[in-house]
Parts: sequence; structure tokens; C-alpha cells
Amino acid sequence: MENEPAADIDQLESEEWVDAINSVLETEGVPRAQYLLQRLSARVTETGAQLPYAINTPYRNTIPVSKEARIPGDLFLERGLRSMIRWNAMAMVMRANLKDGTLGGHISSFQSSATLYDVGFNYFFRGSTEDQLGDLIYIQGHCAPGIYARSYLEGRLSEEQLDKFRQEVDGDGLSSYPHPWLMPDYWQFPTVSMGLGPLQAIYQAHVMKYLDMRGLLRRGSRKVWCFVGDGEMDEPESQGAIALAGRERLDNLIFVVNCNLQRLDGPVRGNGKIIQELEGVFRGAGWNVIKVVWGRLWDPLFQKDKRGLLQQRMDEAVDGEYQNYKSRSGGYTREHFFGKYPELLKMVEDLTDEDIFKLNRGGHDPYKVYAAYDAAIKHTGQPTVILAKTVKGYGLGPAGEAQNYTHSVKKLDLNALKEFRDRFDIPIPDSELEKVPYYRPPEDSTEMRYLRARRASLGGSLPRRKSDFEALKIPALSTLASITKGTGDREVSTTMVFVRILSALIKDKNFGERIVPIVPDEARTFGMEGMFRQLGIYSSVGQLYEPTDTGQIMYYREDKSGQVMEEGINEGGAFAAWLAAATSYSNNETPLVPFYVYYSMFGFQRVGDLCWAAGDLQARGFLLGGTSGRTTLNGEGLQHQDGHSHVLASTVPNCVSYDPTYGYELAVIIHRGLIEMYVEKLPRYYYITIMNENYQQPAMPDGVEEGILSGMYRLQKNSRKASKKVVQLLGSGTILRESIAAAELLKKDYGVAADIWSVTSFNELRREGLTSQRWNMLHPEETPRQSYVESCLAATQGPVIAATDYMKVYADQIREFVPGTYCVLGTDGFGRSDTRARLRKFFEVDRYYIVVCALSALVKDNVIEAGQVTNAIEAYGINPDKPDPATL
Ligand SMILES: Cc1ncc(C[n+]2csc(CCOP(=O)(O)OP(=O)(O)O)c2C)c(N)n1
Ligand SMILES: [Mg+2]
Repeated sequence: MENEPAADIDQLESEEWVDAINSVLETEGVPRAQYLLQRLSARVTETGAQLPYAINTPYRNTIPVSKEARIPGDLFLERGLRSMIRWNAMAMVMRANLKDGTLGGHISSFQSSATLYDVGFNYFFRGSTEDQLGDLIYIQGHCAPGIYARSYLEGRLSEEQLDKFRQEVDGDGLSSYPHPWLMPDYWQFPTVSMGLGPLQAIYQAHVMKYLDMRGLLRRGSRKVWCFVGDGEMDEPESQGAIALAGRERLDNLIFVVNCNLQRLDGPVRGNGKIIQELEGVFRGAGWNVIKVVWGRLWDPLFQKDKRGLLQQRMDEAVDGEYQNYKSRSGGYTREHFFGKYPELLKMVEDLTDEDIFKLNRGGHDPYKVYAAYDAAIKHTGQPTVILAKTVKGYGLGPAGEAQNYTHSVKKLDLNALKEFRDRFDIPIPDSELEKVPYYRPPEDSTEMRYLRARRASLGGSLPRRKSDFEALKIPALSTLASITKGTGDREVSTTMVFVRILSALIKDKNFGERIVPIVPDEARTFGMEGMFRQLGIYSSVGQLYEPTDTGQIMYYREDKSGQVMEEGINEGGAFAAWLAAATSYSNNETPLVPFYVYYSMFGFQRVGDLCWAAGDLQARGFLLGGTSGRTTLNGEGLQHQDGHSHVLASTVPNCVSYDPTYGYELAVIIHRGLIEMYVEKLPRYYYITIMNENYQQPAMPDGVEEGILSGMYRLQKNSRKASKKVVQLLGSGTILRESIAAAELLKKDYGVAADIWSVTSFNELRREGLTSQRWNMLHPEETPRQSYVESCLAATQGPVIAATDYMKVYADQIREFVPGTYCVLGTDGFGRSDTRARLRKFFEVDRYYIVVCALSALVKDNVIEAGQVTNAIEAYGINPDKPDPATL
């Protein structure tokens, strides 16, 4: 195989080459050696050959011992403190599970990464000070117990709190994983859905630079640290954006990959080496890669390894074997690792089996970890990834160390507890062990003073999240008067109206600069290309070329201080950029107002887990689902035509969603969103669908604002008390216009009067309805509350017919709150490409179907005869035996 090392067929010749390069290194230095190697490689590639190990280095530490920065603290004290943190982290999981075996929790992951976090907390992670905001740290979700355990030692959390790990219902427990929604003053980033942490961290660093370049917040030496599991690196989200980090030279970003070689079920790369694989991937993406493979106990062996045989053996062994060396014994390692070559066996002949077992891995050695972090924070021009080799379940011994099942270990038996206690020198007597007590030394002990001093020198305890922020000054709705007065005869889409709203807001002197328009290569689709020139597209290097459309009004302008974030065909990345901007009020103490505009089909459906995380994060901002509606976006077909994003949006508890029809509705909703999120500071975000169908945008009628925001209001009142032939037509989005047309037909052809209701949000109507209903259930003897839907419809007559461009379940949600007969039309089934009119007929949401539906509802209510429906079906040329579109 190309990348396998070739066998050494002429050792003498090999030695000569190595001697030669040694001499260059000694006399002329590294740059000269690099030059010569480049010349040699260039020569080899001229023959058409691939160079082996083009981007990989041997399986050893990147930083040689001679270049290691020396850890300055008291290592003995630190080991003691770290041991206590290990103990308490284990104890809190175990105690929770002794109380109730169903609560869960993880021990082994943190035991593998304790040193990685500890060195960070002791020397590198800075809290906010007057000079600079704090570093941002993404913590591996299931390592949460270790972070709580440190907070306990630091005096931030009490024993009672530790004992409420994973008991969140009362509101005073510690959350299972990092969840800002549940612990808003503590956790900053939800990370436990594997892959979301690394993706978010990259865009966090990106937005941090964006803020700096735009002059909104000085970045200084602030860093984003992201801790991630080696198994987690298999998520496409984990690796998907690393090229952006390399390209954008995000030297404010440091990844620490905890390479314990295991994930949940077994080895990450039993037959290969995850560290080597990741080294290649990250280096290829332009990162500075620092491997921390071996601990310092190996250093003397490396010194003895004159011929490179030890190195060769290390390069040969695969992760499955490395796992065995830690899950079995020193004797096993002697036999199977060193034993492969007699020379290596000789090298370790003075070591006992125990000594061999103790040969430590880099990620467990504070000296090596410190040196790596120190190099990482000093590196400029590239992001850094630290690949640290560790042992999963470190310290658990036979109870789980490097065992395939270790991820799920939640309790240790008495023997294992004893071993763990002894290994980490925790002063708890045998008699107490069964209770697994927490351990914290006296407040005035040397250890505690040391711990506090370390954090004090770094700006205080972490993690810490800031909830509050300075409210923005939102302009009055009258700023959007040109929108709310309508377009007269001109036919425009709500997408175009949105672009005009955005432009008007950006012009506002007070807060326009806070707006962040974000697009994933769809600006032209939405008519937003005017912003390219007007606002500029953010690029950390500016524009190094002349765009082909120079000289045109809307040319493609990239700029160092550009305001638009154009993230390319990358919905996940664009969403992560939106998340970073939408939480900037907290993480950067600089509220931003991001508007992320995308194909609505590629939103909740595509990046739903991030949308969920946005709720947890208390993101504040707007998502705009463009080209929405199953029949409204008509020519694109099955994969594009969205008839369910609102249903998905309704699953996020604090996502407020609207499907407006008219420009003035959109203006009112966006304006209200700005007030709610940035003045009243409600922790919610907005999802609004916008469409690409052009029609006249009417002027805003008087007094409709409250109704628009509550979810429905009466647009036309046509009913007369005297007649029984009355229906209520509800419509949303573009289909509201079909309801209006249906009302005309009903009146003209069947003498039926119809009131028309614009329903801007079935989702919000249902939420309000459920709240009222729940209150009534729990307050049986009080005057029942009326839901908003009921209050709208109670005094009206006739059956209610709703039609939308979404699945029927969207409008069906309010059924319980509608008095009387309720019928729903919607676009269930796979979309397809055709004309709008034909699609609306196919999905049975056009004016004719609305009429048929209304008439059949009147039959049900015994107002008219069934024959009238048959007449309508025939008159409109509807085939009653047409197949159900939901099944096609
Ligand atoms: C998207 C997603 N899939 C699955 C899980 C369940 N899960 C939690 S931890 C874990 C294993 C993690 O392994 P690794 O990333 O190597 O972390 P380690 O515990 O070894 O440090 C899995 C599969 C999850 N949390 N998120
Ligand atoms: Mg792992």
C-alpha cells in the first residue's frame, strides 16, 4: 500500500542518509533541513510517485522534549487536587445511581480527560476581566460530572447540589449534560449531541473575528477551546467545517481531541490509529497539529532508541492493541508490544511489569499537556488541534479501565472503590467507603488556597454564562411605514418585502450595525444580492481579485468589514454562524440581530438538531424560511417544496413561528420579534416563512396588530345574522388568497357568506389554547378561560374551514379550540414540480376545493343538501375518485 512504510532493505545506506540530515540539523538548523527535504520530495514526485507520509508524522509527540515549555506550578499539589476532582466526579454519579439506578451518568470519559481539563483550568482558561471577555470553552457533554466536581472544590457548588445531579425537575439540580436552558448562569454551550460542539466552536471563533473586523468588539487574545471525543470526530458535523477554520486562519480556536481510543461500544479505530488519521485530516485542512501521544515516562526509552526500532513498533501497533496494553497488564505489554523485537525487550529489561504498565500516555501527563497548550495559545495564523492520547476509564482498574464496556460503568463495587481511592490517595477510611462520601479539604488548607489562587489569577471560576445584556434601541414600527402602507397595484412577494424591511432596519443609525444577514449561497434566490455591494460580504482577507461583475451596480464585493455572512452551500455552517451571532448578547456581551435566510426545506429538516440546540442556547434572532409552501415554490419538486417546516418548528418550545401572507403582517411580526427578544429579553427565537409568489400587498387595516401577533384576525366580515348559509374561512401564507377567492365563489354560486380570517400562526394559536385548557383543568371551580381561538370564533356562525400550504396537521392543531364543525385542507404527501394552479388542484388546496369543503361542512351541519356538493364537484371538474395525494 502507498502509505505503508517500506521495509529497510539496506540499513547501512539508511544510516548514511540519517547521519547526513543529522549533520545538517546540527550545523545549519531546521530551515535548511526543511529546504533539502522539499528538494528531495520535489525530485521524487517528478517521477510521478506519491510520497509516503506526506502529511503524517511518526506516532510520537509533535513537540520534542527540548522544546517543551515547562509547567510552572506545584505539580504535587495539583495532582492531589485533580485526584479529589476525579473522586468527587465518580462519587456524584455513583451516589445518584445508588439513590435511583435509573438516573445514569458517566464516569469513564472524565477519568480519561481529567488532566486535559485540569491543566486548562489551572493555567489557560481565562474568565472575563476588565480588559477582555473570557475564553469560551466547549466541554464534552458527558464529562459534566468532572466540571461540577471542580466547581464543588472551588466552592461554587455544595454537596447538596452534587447530590441532585440529574434531578432537574425541581429546578435546583445539576443538569445531566451542559444545558444553558436548565443552568443559565453556568453552562454556555450544549454539546452532548455529538458533533454540534465542534461545529459551533468553529463558527464561534469565526464570528469572534467578524466582530473584531467590523469594529464591534475587540478580540484581543481571546480563545475558543473545544473539547471533543475521538469517537465524536466521526460525526460529519465535527469534521465538516474544519476546512473553514483553516482557510479563515482561526488562530483563536483550539480543539482538544481526547483520544482515549474508545467510543461507546468499542474501539474508535481498532484496526488503525485515530490520532494518525486525524492528524492527516486536520493538517490537510490547514490546521496546526500537536500530537500528545506519550507521557514523560517514555522519554528515557526514546533516548535509548537510537535505531528507531521503538518508534517503528509504535508506528506498527494499532489502536486495538494499544487498548489491550491498558486493559490487561504490564506483563502483557512486555510480551506483545516490546516482545515483538528482542532489542526492545532488552530495552525494558530493567523495568518491572508494573513500571511498564505505568508508562504513561501524553494526555495523562500534565507536563506534556501544558507544553501542548502553551504552544497552541502562542501559535498564530492557524487553528490548533491537540490530539491527546489517553485511557478511557483511567484509574478504574479491572472495574473498567480500557474495557469495551467502560463507557456505561456507573457504579464501582467496594473493592474497586478501594483501589480507586488508593490509586489517587483520597483520605477516606474503609469504614466510610460504602457511602462514597465527597471529599473536600478544609478551606484554609494549602491545596484549597492554591486552587483558589490559580483561578483568581485567571479571572475567576468557569464555566459561567451571562444571561443579561443591554437592551437594544429598536426603531418604532412607523420606520416601516413604507411597508405597512402596501404596494398598491404592484405585485411583489413577501420575500421582496422582507428584503425591503431588512434594508430599512439596517439603515437605522441606532442598531442597524447589529444586524447580521446570513445566507448559504442563496442570496440571489431571495433577491438579496443588492446587499453584496451595499453591505459587503465578510472575508477575513478582503477581496484579493477583481470580481467579474465589477462595474455593475450589484457586484460581488468581499470586504474585511463586510456585514453579510455568505457561508456557501453549507446550511449547517450557516446555522452555526447564526447561533454564534444569536448568542453574542451573552458570549460577547454584544447583542447581534442575525437574520438567516435559506430554502425553508433545508432548515428544520436539514439541521433540526441545531435548531433544538438554539432553543437550549436561548438564541435570539430570526430564521427566514424562504421559498416556502408546498405548492408556492412550484417548479423545484419533491426535495424542495416544503409543506412541513412549520410542523417541525412547533417542536422547539421557545421557537415562535409565523406563516404570514402580507407584507404588513411580516413587518409587524419582525418588529414585535425585535422588541420581545432585544428589549423585553424573552428567551426565544423567530421562524418566519416567506414566499416567492408575487401579488399585491394591501395596506394594513386598522387594529389588526394584536391579532397578527396572537395568530389570527378577521380580514373580512361578510356574514349576516339572518342567514344560516355562513362559513368561516381560515387561511395562512399564500393559500389565504385561495380562501379569499373561494369566498367569492361561495357567494356567487351558492349564496353562502364567508368571513375570512388570516391565520398567521397555527402554532402560536395551539400553544395559547393548550395553556388555557391546562389552566381550566387545574382550576375546576373557577370561571373557565377562553382560548384565543374560541374568543375569535365564539360569536361567529357556521362551520370553520382552514386551508394552508402545509400538512393538514398544521391547521388541525387548533381543532379542540374551534367551536362547531372544523375541516382542514393541506398539502400532505411528497411535493412535485408543476404550475402553481395544477399543484394546488393536485393537493386539493385551491379555491374550488375550499368551496367543496365548505359546502360539505354545511351538509354536515344540516344547512344544505348533499346534492349541492355533488353539483360543485361536477361544476369544478373534480374527479371524486382521484387518488389521495398523501399517498402518491
Ligand atoms: C449525536 C449523538 N449520537 C450518539 C450519542 C450517544 N453517545 C454519548 S457519548 C458516546 C460515545 C462518545 O465517545 P467519544 O466521543 O470517543 O467520547 P469519550 O467518552 O470516549 O471521551 C455516544 C455514542 C450522542 N450523545 N449524540
Ligand atoms: Mg473516546
